[in-house]
Amino acid sequence: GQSMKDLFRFSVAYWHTFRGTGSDPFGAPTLKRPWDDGTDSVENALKRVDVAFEFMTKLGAEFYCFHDRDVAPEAPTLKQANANLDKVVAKLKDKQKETGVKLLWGTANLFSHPRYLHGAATSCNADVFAYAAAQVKKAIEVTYELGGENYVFWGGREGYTNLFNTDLNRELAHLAKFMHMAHDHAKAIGFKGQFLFEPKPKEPTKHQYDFDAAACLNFIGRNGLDGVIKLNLEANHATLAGHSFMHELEYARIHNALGSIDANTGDLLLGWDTDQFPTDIYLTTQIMLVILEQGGLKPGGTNFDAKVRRESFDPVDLFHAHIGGMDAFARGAKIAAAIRKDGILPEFVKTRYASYDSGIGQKIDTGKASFAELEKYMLEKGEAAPNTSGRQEWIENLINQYV
Ligand code: XYL
Repeated sequence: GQSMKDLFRFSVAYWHTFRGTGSDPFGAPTLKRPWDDGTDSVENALKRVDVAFEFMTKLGAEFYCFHDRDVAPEAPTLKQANANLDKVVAKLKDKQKETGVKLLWGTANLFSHPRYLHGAATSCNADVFAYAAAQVKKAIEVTYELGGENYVFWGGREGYTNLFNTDLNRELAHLAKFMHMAHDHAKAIGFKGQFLFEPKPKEPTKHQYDFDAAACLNFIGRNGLDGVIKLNLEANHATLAGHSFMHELEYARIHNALGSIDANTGDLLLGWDTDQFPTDIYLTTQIMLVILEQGGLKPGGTNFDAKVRRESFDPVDLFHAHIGGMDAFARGAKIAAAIRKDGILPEFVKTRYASYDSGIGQKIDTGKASFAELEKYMLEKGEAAPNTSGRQEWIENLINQYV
């Protein structure tokens, strides 16, 4: 019954779309954005805001997301960096008002500057921890000021390269402390946006603490942060961890932690985070099956954490790439809705587990019985348990019938 707009809540990633240069670990920048003089000055940052809002308005994107350092330049001191941010945020605020484009989430870049070489909240240096805390404090404040509906923590370099020089227990304790401090500050200033962890198993560190949905949920649960932090799941991060994206989504959903998604490709062969735009209808159908089951993503949304390839010099491609991504989602949603409407899949799942509710369930409650009682039941029955069916090929072909 909800509108398509409410269902997707599409968002543009400021960093890829307006700051992307086409550089990669092996090569220098290849892209020269026509609006960009290449400098990281406040003046240039302000000009970029005009372009960004024109782009998003023409695209019909309802939301955007940013890191503090995407929108305003880094500076030698915290005070100067905060002042830079304030100048740009004032303009972002005006532009949001003028265009109606909203902030889906804000976050802090705690990974680009060399000071974060060994992490931010999990750094081995206390000054780095303090600087990161101050940076997140400010980023939460500007997110609040801009009406951001969520705040994301992707653990950039919160992880390790070598366990021999790492006090794992201490670093996890620091991270927990940091998250409680962030939550306390959000409460103190009245920010009601949803906190989201974004799992990623590796890159840039060798092993990241927020490895996957399960690792994040374990951290949240054992540190008394249940209900405080949900998850922002990214397709390419799921496959990097060896999961399908649907697995990560469903795992989060059943724990009431599916908050938002970073949409890109979910090609299982990807060994690194290429951030390609989603084009695979099979993938978007799987995504939408889980999102429809949950009844939407609000206050989260669908952020295109994706970039045009290195060889693309034409900014118009940025536009087409987003349209293509939106189109893939619309098709996936249509197929997922049709599958749900037909009821074939839910009915099949129901019949697979029917023996729990009837048959054995009427004689003995498997949830309450002891092992001894179950043994007695089987001995009395005298037959071995039957073989079961999953109809794997039939199920996997289901989507193709709707394409
Ligand atoms: C990088 C991550 C980030 C987060 C925000 O792999 O996707 O861009 O989305 O920090």
